[in-house]
Amino acid sequence: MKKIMALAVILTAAALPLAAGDIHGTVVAAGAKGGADVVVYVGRIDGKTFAPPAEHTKVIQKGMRFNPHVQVVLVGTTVDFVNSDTAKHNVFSVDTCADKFDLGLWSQGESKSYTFKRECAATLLCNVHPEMEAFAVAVPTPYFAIAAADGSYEIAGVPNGSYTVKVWHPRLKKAEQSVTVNGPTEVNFEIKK
Ligand SMILES: [Cu+2]
Repeated sequence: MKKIMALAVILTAAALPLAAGDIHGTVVAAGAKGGADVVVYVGRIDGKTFAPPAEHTKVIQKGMRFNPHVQVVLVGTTVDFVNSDTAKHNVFSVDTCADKFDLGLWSQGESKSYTFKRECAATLLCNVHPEMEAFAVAVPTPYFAIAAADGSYEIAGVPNGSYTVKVWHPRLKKAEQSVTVNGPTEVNFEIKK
């Protein structure tokens, strides 16, 4: 049965146009709650830059939490921080790669924005509510994913080629692997404290 499955995968890959690769697999995050908060992305590709999306990405402040807890964006993307609580909120980061931004204080229904200009794993905090913490990860390529709770992830639409695939988690050590994508390509990771 396994052989038949493998053959089917090979046939499927052969039938696809050359450029249609993907990177998929599982990240085992030892000591973390499954795959939650795990970011997988393709690192900088020499000689390639990517135009950021015109559309802003939203991070919602609701119930005294940031949602999502980890947001990943392409460098150059603007993130709108939307306050959906009756309480006023702030967002600031102490990270230099995020210009140590501090967006002030705003009310329900309002939002403030920040544009990530360079690669950064920024901690997001609110100076009104010390328990509020989240992360925004700005990465150099549009090839990224956040793993599902079971640790599985898929980055679709990756052109065939050689890349460095990186993994980031707020509390665990980073990891990376050199990967040659040729059609659907499986890459698994294990990260720990
Ligand atoms: Cu707050």
